[in-house]
This record gives sequence, C-alpha cells and structure tokens, in this order.
Amino acid sequence: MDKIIKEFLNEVNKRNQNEPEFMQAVTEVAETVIPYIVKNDFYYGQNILMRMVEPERVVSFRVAWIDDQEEIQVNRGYRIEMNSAIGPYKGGLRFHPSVNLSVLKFLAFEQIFKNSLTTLPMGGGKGGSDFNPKGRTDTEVMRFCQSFMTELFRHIGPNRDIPAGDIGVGSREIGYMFGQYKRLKNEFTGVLTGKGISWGGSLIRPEATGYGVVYFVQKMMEYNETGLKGKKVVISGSGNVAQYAAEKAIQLGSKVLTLSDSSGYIYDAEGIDEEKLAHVMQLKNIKRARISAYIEKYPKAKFVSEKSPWEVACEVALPCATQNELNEKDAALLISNGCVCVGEGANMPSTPEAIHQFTNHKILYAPGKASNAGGVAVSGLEMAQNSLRYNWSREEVDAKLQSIMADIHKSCLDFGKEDGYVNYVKGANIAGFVKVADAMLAQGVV
Ligand code: NDP
Ligand code: 2IT
Repeated sequence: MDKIIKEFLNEVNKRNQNEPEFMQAVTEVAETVIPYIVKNDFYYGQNILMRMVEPERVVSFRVAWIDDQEEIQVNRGYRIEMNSAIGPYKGGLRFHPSVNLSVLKFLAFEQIFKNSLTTLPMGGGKGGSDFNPKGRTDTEVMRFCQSFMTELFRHIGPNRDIPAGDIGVGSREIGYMFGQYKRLKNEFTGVLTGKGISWGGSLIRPEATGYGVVYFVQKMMEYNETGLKGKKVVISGSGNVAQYAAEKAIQLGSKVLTLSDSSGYIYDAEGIDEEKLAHVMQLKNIKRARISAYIEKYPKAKFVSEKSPWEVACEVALPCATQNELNEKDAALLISNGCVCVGEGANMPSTPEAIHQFTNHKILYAPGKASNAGGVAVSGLEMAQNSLRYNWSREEVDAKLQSIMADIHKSCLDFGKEDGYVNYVKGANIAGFVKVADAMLAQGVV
C-alpha cells in the first residue's frame, strides 16, 4: 500500500513543483483515501484521485489599483475552480501577502471534501490575492476590491462559482465586491455569500464557522461521554472564526483563556467572558487594532509576544488562525499539559507531525475540513435563501447548522472508526471523497 501511495504522490509532485502546501493537503488525503479505493472495485482503476487533484480551471490575473498617495500598485488575483461534480464551485477569497498558487490550491482541494461533507450541493473552489489589507484605508480597500472584481466577475456567477470571505475578507470587502459585480452585470444575484443582512445575507453566517467548530467539538466530547462545560479552552487567532468560536464556547460554559494574532497571544487566567469578548470585537472589527491592545483594558491579563498559545494548559485547543500554526512540539506540549481535544477552526493549522502526535496519543482530533465546515454550510443556506427570495430566522439557520455539524460528525464515525478510536481524518476524507467520486464516475470521464 505504501508503494502505491508513494507512486501516486511522486506523480502529483512532478506536476506541481514548488507547491508544498498543496502537496501537504494531497498527501493527507492520499494516505487515507487510497487504501479505501484499493479495497473497493467500484473506485479502483478509474484514476479518480488523480482527476480530483487536477483543478478544473485556474485563473490568475493582474489587479492594478491606485493607493491614497496616488501610487500605482500591482497585485495578483486568482480563482481556483477545483471541482464542480456535485455543484457550482464554492469557497472563500483570501487577501493576505502570503497568498500564492500553492496556498490557494491546498485550500481549494480541501474545500472539495469539506463541501461534500456539508450534505449541500456545492463544488470546491478558492481564490484571493497577495494584497495586504492591513494598514490600508477603507477607500484603498474599496479601490482594490473594485479592481479585483472587474476581472473576477467574468468567471463567477450564482450557478457557476460563488466566492465568500476568508482571511482578510470580511463583510466590508464582500460589500465592495458585490457592489462592483452588480454594476458590471446589472444583476442582483446571490453571486457572493457573507453578504449584509439588508442585501441578501443570511443570519448566522458571520457566526457560522466559529459556532460550527464548537458544535462539532461538543459532539466529539459527548461521544466520549464528556462535554465542554467547565473546560479550559485555548484559541488562536482573533478574527472572524476565533471570535465566534470563543462566543459559543463561553455560552456552553467553558473558560476561554487565550486569543492571538500574528504578533503574539493574550492570556487571561480569569477567562475571557462575554463582556471582554465584546471589547475584542470592537478592537478587531471596528478599530482594526492588534490583540495586544486587550491588556490596556484588562491589565491582569498578559500579552506574550511572538509566541502561539499552545504552551497554555487546557483541555480543548481550537486553532483558528492559519495553516501550519501548530507544530509537533506544540502538539506534544498540549498533550502533556492535559489537552484531550483539538478542533480545527482554521484550514490545515496542524502540521502532519502534529497530527501524528494527536492520533498516536489517541486524543480527539478533528481536521478543519470537518470541524470548520459550518461556515460554508451556512453559505450554502444563504444561497438557498437567495434562490427562494426568502429569509430564515436566526433560530432556523442555527438549527440547520447544528444538524449539519451533527451529520458531519456521524459521517466521520461511519468511515473513521478504528478499534475503539475514531480517526476523524480518515472519516472526513473518505466520507467527503465518496460523494464526489460517485458523481464524477456517473458523469463519465471528466
Ligand atoms: P480573519 O482575517 O478574520 O482572521 C485571521 C486571524 O488569523 C487573525 O487574527 C490573524 O492575525 C491570524 N493570522 C492570519 N495569518 C496569520 C499568520 N500567518 N500567522 C499568525 N496568525 C495569522 O480570518 P478568518 O477568521 O476568517 O480565518 C481564520 C482561519 O479560518 C483561516 O485558516 C481560514 O481559512 C479558516 N476558515 C474561515 C472561514 C470563514 O468563514 N471565515 C470558514 C472556514 C475556515 P493578524 O491580524 O496578525 O494577521
Ligand atoms: O474555508 C472556508 O470554508 C471558507 N472560507 C468559507 C467558504 C464559503 O464559501 O463560505
């Protein structure tokens, strides 16, 4: 088996040189899905995984715009249309200086499996730009978004490809891009998700990824006959996903000890409560400040610069910042300090070595494509509401989100049970694969 996997990965690597993040995501899937394919005549011999790792289409384009100093800036924009077997391409847009082809291909590839797990009809895609919104004024961000959409608009559409937010793309950016799309097409459609409530957005979409992570973690804990109440929770990041993961964890009675950004982390031993979290949201979303500003209002907390929060003892860890932010050493430290559960809010935040630590020690570990699927799931619900020309209440959307997260948990159990342990990586990868592979095989050699 190892030989078959190795040969497959060598072949993929030959075609995708210098794409380490993409190869990392493909390797994790290949290691769990190839043994399943080999055991199942229906999938064997169809070159199905090789077809899945090849994007259906990659678009790369110039984004030129003028900054406030009247300097001409040039960025690169992308859209990776990875797989449309079960629905139109769906996935976020990331604006961050680290964005490149490898990062977006890994995200688009993960998105295929994640979207399949949601049970909703969405294919996989991802896009973005190496534009850095940090420190830019609102008008600069608007001009960038308008220029970006002036090219992207011809590749997307409500039945073709429906982008949303990701790192660096929140409601402000979605608004500017939606406005430009509407001008260019003269059509008011659900072409983006994460829209504002008064112009086609869904209630609970801002909360969905973070809430979904915590609903999933709660399911894992319940399966192990425990729960989140009273548990110490360590969270990285302080953006959209981290904020709402913290909110739901607090609501369910756990003690949230940390939040972070790329400069370091804050540790509040008394716990970040709802009032403190409201202050964080004000700092991050309105003032666009750094997380270190937290200690100005709460001086009993401490700010630890240039470090990640995995050194803080906890029962539950929720990495909600970015890829490869939790390495083998961090994983070993978490486990030796008593961590029993890791739920990924970010995409691929744990390195392969860290994942081996979690699975070797048999602690509960959920990969992002399962535990952070709540965001895209509610995006799917936003698309459904746009098509219906109707809005569901907060309670209705939240109930659907909870039921989708419970279904994803069940799919992971169906395919991931291994003598007394649930391997959620295997469960998520195989469950996600089966639906997409079945659709591709039914559609001929595509
Ligand atoms: P935001 O832009 O709202 O927040 C990102 C957070 O992560 C910030 O605190 C940021 O800190 C930190 N961060 C980003 N890059 C780095 C880095 N290189 N090193 C350390 N910290 C970093 O993004 P989201 O909260 O939306 O996204 C967070 C993660 O969740 C991403 O992996 C994303 O792909 C994933 N995700 C998001 C979904 C969504 O619906 N938004 C859905 C599913 C997954 P700083 O400000 O210093 O950069
Ligand atoms: O990684 C993700 O799932 C997202 N950034 C959300 C994608 C979406 O279309 O809502």
